[in-house]
Amino acid sequence: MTTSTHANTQTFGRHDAARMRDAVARIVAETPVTDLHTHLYAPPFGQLLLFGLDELLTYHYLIAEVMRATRMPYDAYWKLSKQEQANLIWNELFVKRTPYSEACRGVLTALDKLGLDVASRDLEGFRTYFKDAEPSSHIDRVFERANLTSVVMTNDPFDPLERPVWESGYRGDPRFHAALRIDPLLNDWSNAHQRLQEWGYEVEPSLQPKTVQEVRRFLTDQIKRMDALYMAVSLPPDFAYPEDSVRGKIIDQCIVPAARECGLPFATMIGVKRSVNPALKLAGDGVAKADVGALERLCAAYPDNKFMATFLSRENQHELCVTARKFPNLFLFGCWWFLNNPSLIEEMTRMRFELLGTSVVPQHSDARVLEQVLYKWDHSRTIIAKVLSDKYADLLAAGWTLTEEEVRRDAAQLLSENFWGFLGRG
Ligand code: RAT
Ligand code: ZN
Repeated sequence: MTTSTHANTQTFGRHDAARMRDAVARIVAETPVTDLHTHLYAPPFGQLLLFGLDELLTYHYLIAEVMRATRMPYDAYWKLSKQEQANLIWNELFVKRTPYSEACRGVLTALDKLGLDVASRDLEGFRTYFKDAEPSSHIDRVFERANLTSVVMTNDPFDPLERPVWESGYRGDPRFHAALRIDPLLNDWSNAHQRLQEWGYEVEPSLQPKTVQEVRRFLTDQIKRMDALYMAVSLPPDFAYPEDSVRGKIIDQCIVPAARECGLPFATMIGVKRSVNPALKLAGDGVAKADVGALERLCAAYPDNKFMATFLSRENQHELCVTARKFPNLFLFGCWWFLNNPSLIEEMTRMRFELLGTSVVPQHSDARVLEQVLYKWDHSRTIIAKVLSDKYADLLAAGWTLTEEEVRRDAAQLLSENFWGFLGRG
């Protein structure tokens, strides 16, 4: 079959693979994204919203790389001002060495997408560009160039910088949605319960019925205040479920019932080993293989609850896909953190498309600095389009036909609609 055009819609058949690939690349680039996990913040959160050249260059992924490259004493690095750190990273990783690691390449893609001439290597010129940018219109420009409709923040009610913004009646920003992050509750109950007491919740160290009731009240209060889209936690590789522990009890007796009552998914991000090298601060976390069976048992125990999941270890990805095939209440998302690298994104996306068809969200950005969405989405979109084209080419080879409209539908589902549909807000 040759390409035909009906009402501005191309149809692709057995002999149209090359033309189909061009169309898929264009359509995936044109399809707006909902970025379901970031560490970006709406402007009222003030200094929590990181942006600009020095923040881009001192991203913790790059701090780990500069410490490897220079083997300088940790203290000597941390004593530097932010601008000095950025200068050092530029000099060591971009000038003295070739910046092809994914985190380095990302800085260059972001600058390029903003129209800066990276070949000039003019660090001061780049810095001036950001200093002169007016914050609110800069956010709009970045969203527009990344083709992002909105992002989901990571909102930690235990964060002393974030809390006052919610308490002062923050009303929301359509570009920034909230997600309630509850790591302290599940990973540090001995401190978290004291904070809850300070905020007027009648909790005790042991999980007596009154404490359980109060933790649930705390969760529903936060969900309502933030209008959170989901509750989330990051968990260590030894996360077990079921488990006769404080964490196990809080999941069963507080989180699962509160999530069900509010109709929200519980997002588990599993496999992070916090602080394997504390001297690196935020850059010092590691990864290990976790037990996907724990998630499987959670999904089986609560078929009426919705769960979202991403695992940090490459070795967990196949089991995770199979688990998602078994549990429609489980939704997979993103290539998290150390997996957000082209070779691994391609492998994971291919595996997910083959095992789960269109029913996943292949990527989230995890951006901590505003302009990172420019590179994270550009790099991932290219890979998603490539894998999607390969899958379509296999269908065309079998004699199936596809319309441009169907490609648009699939791209919209993968980049945005699947997430909203799973939330029940589609
Ligand atoms: O990717 C990151 O920047 C990590 O530091 C973490 O924030 C991780 O994504 C998380 O959400 O815990
Ligand atoms: Zn994150």
